Amino acid sequence: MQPDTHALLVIDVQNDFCPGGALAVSDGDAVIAPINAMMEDFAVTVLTQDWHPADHTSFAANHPGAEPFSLTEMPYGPQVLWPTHCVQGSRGAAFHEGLRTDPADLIIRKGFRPAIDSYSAFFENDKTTPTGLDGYLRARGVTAVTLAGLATDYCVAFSALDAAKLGFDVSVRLDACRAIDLDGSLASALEQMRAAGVRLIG
Ligand code: VGL
Ligand code: ZN
Repeated sequence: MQPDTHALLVIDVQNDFCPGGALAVSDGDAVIAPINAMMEDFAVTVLTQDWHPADHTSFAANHPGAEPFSLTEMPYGPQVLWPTHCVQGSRGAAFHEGLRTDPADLIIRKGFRPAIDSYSAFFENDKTTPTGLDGYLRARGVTAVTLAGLATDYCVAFSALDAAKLGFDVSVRLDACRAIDLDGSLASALEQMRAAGVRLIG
């Protein structure tokens, strides 16, 4: 059992990121069994849920002529345009039915502002708008976090890098993550996490 100061952050284990979903991560549902098992070991468990309005600016469909997986410039920097996914209240936005959700103390939703995407569980993609998770964890006395979920190279990596920047001791359980791997994004994410002192496990 981990100490009460160590939280498990389960990132975006939602239908749209699993096989058959709108932004399916290859083998995405393979993270479910190890994550369910990890929940036994943590006294603090937080789930995140990608939660977009239908008019979200990260959707290619909302940029006439743009192809999914192409890049665009937002006021806050470059942004991948994704297939429409995790629309609030849709089946795709629901947690995968195999994921244990009862042990979660908190479910944090992100990406609900139409004009800003939010990969990280801590800050939106403008790097300044907080989700509130930092305050929640600090208020509970958490100093270390372990991350698992989808996708390794986007929401998991951005969350891990922000957690490290905020001063948490950070581990990522790679065996309980799967990647999108767009144009070398996985290698780049692993390198950035290593450089930031994130422990890569499994
Ligand atoms: C994610 C792309 C868009 C993720 C979310 O959960 O990694 N990736 N929205
Ligand atoms: Zn999203």
